[in-house]
Amino acid sequence: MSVIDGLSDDIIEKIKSAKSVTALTGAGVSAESGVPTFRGDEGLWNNYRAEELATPEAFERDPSLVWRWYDWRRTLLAPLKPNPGHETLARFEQRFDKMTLITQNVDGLHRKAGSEEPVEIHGNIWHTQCISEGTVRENRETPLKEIPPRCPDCQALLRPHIVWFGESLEPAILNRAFEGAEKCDLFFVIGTSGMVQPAASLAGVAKRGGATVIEINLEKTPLSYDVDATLLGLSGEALPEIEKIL
Ligand code: BJW
Repeated sequence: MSVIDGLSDDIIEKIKSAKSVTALTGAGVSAESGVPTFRGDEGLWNNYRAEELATPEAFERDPSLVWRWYDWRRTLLAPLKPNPGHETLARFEQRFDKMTLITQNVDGLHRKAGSEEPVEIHGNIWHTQCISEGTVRENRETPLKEIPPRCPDCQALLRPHIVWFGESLEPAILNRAFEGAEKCDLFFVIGTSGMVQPAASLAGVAKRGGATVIEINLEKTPLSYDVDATLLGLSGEALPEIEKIL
């Protein structure tokens, strides 16, 4: 019994004939690599309060506390490897005429799996930004030698280059994400609880643009009511199964 057995012939045909594909991924895609998700029993927000760690106000109040949390997560992430879900999505770039990968994940695992240009709408935990000059740099030091880290040019504080609650997504990146949703004929929404805006609205944008929308998740989400099919199962199993029918 395979997780894709429930797909109708019509949907299978839509998958096979798709030319332009967009996927939106969330924390669930990285769960099989060992990355904790945010919500749910084992989720990060179960042990840590989002407003004390993932807001600009939290950083202003106590940058060391926020950086200690990110340093802990970076150290946890550093040795982790992409799983078959990430790898299948990377291969989709060769399989389809156009493939846009939009991710809410900041862990960098899609790039590690070989995806060329993932649209990282919530940023990247391996990038820092100077709060004075705005310069973004890659930084892979784990653990960090100095907490909070400082800009090598001007000594101002560095922050993680991540979109916190209440902050706007970068307009150019958001435009790429909306364009990917509007202009595809097949849209996958994978491993996300669909709780955080504006990411959660992308599946609806794709649907209204005429795409077939397929959700992959361990459980039903608020998005399930607006998609063409929900595959209940591990993304690291469902995606390779989908690849087999192409
Ligand atoms: C598996 C699996 C397996 C497990 N296989 N599946 C309207 C109303 C109210 C508030 C707002 C609103 N519009 C905007 C807001 C404010 C806010 C928001 O959305 N709040 C909601 C909580 C209500 N949005 C923002 O602030 C955004 N900015 C913005 O909109 O600016 C304009 C604005 C500002 C203020 C007000 C109004 C407008 C920015 C959002 C940035 C989110 N950043 C975070 C934290 C980053 C910090 C960090 O990483 O260090 O990004 S929040 C956190 O949630 C993280 C994630 O990217 C994001 C989404 O989580 P995700 O990926 O869905 O993970 P989970 O854990 O929730 O779900 C995992 C799923 O996987 C589950 O469903 C499992 O079942 C499944 N799963 N294993 C398949 N193996």
